[in-house]
Amino acid sequence: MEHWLTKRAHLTPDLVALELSNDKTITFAQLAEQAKDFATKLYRVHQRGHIAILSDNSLDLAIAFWACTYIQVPVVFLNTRLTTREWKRQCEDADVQTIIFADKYTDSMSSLPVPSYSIASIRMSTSVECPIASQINLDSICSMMFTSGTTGRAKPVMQTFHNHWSSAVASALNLGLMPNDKWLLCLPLFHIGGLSTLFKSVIYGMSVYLLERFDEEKVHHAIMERKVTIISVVAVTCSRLLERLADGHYPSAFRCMLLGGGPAPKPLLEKAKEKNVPIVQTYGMTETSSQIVTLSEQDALRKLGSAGKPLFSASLQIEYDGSRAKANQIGEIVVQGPMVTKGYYGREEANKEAFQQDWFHTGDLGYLDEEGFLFVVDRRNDLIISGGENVYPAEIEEVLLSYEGVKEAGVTGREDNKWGQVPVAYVVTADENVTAEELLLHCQEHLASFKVPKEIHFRNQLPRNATNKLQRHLLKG
Ligand code: S0N
Ligand code: AMP
Ligand code: MG
Ligand code: MG
Ligand code: MG
Repeated sequence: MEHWLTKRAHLTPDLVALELSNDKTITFAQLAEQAKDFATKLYRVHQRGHIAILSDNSLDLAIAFWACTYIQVPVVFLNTRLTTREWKRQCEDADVQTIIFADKYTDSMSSLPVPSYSIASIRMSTSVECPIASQINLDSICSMMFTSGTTGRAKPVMQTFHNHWSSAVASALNLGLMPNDKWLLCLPLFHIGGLSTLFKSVIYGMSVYLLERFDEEKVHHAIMERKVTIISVVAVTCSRLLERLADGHYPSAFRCMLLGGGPAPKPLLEKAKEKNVPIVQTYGMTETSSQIVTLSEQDALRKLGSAGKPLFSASLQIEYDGSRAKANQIGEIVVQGPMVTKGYYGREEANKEAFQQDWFHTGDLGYLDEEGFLFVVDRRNDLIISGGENVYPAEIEEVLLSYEGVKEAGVTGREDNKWGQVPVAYVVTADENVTAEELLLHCQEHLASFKVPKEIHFRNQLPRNATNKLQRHLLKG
């Protein structure tokens, strides 16, 4: 296939690709030109291997990302909320040879053992001769981002161009495509819910209004005044927007609030229904390059609470005890389709476990009703989802255990009004003098702040089964 951005710049050169909150806009022709120019500068510092990008949403990030596709380098997206220690680990896990970053992160770079360059410094450097890809090789890896379907640490998920292409096409076949569509992008680009919108923009020829980060005032204003027609949200941001909307209503041109990334609480869906906000529930994950199941508008009210049916080209089954579950029987959600990842980078064991008979095992639990609508009920594993960010208990436990005087640690999720769920820790100490304050400080030093436990409880022992395995679901109080 001809390179998507080159093709788009040829088809609709003057169409606005990205609109920014400072009123700056960039057309597809300008985006392609700037991405190619950046590629020739980036090539000076990086010729082979993987590049990591560390940046909040920005025009620079979009240009840098497309530049990487022009020099055919897979991009590893780093979550800006993590600590240096966490970035270091992810760079190791994803074989990152070069990091490019937004100026704001300069101070953190000195402690990372990987060559790093600010995006601004690359932009100001001189170009070199380099091959600029005219084609896209659909089977190559385009991007990698971290998540986990199983217990333990997050793993790098490989997303090919074919995955992204299939995802964008399947989404359009479900949501439809209007000539006036403008998608508001306020989810972070380092997660697939955000990044997938950049592909849609270029593949569909659709303007995107790009915000640096979620800000309910700016998002509300954009929906009311800037002719935005679609926005992707997680439950927390959806809820903040409904609060902000108060008794008002959105313009009729606003046609879809795509809600994903975690469970959608029933009261939230009901509130949206009362306010006539067109919520479209979706189920998807990093491994499926975003949406794989979506509720269509016609069914939205009739099937409130359902994540919908698998998109065109995708298939889904519920697996119970190794075979296909009956209607309404809860089991593991397994999926197939061209948007599903080839696997985790460098993790053969995990891949063997996740892919069986060509089905990807999501680790999520759900059921299909008699009409084939998916209801997601829970995670099979211990994953906590806080405001759309994944929190892995084992990772927090490891940090707690590394503190002198902590003998045992167990972490579980607790329901939370603000974030959906938050982590809570239980510890057994060898030393009575260990305080919750010092443990929290230790966690803050080593973990992104959304992973820091909201409470620390001291116990004499933790619940374990006969084989001494920690029973996280029994931690409470
Ligand atoms: C919810 C967000 C916006 C909150 O961030 P906010 O309000 O900007 O916080 P800050 O001002 O930066 O910080 C204030 C304090 O709050 C803490 N904090 C921030 N975020 C969290 C959090 N998530 N949980 C707990 N605490 C949090 C900060 O640490 C700070 O605390 P102190 O002061 O103590 O330092 C933000 O978290 C956000 O953007 N969340 C969404 C992330 C996301 O994109 N998740 C989705 C990931 N999954 C996928 O992408 C797959 C599904 C998918 O593709 C999809 C998802 C949604 C919609 C559509 C799709 C699709 O299929 O297309
Ligand atoms: P991530 O791990 O960041 O790729 O996020 C994907 C995970 O979010 C899925 O594996 C589910 O656990 C959860 N999730 C996504 N959509 C839904 C949904 N509609 N209902 C419940 N959980 C969801
Ligand atoms: Mg996951
Ligand atoms: Mg904020
Ligand atoms: Mg998540």
